[in-house]
Amino acid sequence: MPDDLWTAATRHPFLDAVRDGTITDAAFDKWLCQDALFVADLLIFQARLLARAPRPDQQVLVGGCAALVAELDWFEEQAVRRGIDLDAEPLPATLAYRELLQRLDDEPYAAAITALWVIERVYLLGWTSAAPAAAPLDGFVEHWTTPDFAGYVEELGALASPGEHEEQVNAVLKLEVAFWDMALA
Ligand code: HMH
Repeated sequence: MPDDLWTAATRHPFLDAVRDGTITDAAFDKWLCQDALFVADLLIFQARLLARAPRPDQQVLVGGCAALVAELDWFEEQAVRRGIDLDAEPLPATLAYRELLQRLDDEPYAAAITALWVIERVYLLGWTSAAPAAAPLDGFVEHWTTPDFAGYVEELGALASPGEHEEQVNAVLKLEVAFWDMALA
């Protein structure tokens, strides 16, 4: 397991700044708009993955799809609260991630479910590193570090085989670093 890449993808100046309360509204809102686009792309990927999942994996994946639909509703509510328009153009890091998800559609199921586990685990660990966060972003960090979400990541972990799919693991981790970088660029 490439530990240094995991660290780079889960400990980031963006997350430190959210925790410390020094992040600017502009940087956070930019990131939030791009993440809403990412979640929409992830739902497309995950729905396709569900369609080809073996019978025992269906329950975890369908629960994850439902959670992503709820997450999109939640993003819209947060955008209204913050007075921002989510209707942004995707930036290069978001487009690169979209392309990876599309490539994974053509890879074997075992590779794609492993990538999904990395996508969710890195997000949980990243936001955990931002906790406890200063107001007013504390609610966001709590939302992304709930025991329910940790349980989901555990369940995905039972379906993943990272030792056999290092290339996909590394590809996700690199795009996660780029995604956090984008917010501060
Ligand atoms: C960039 N990675 C990124 N955004 C997310 N919402 C997740 C992972 C997990 O859903």
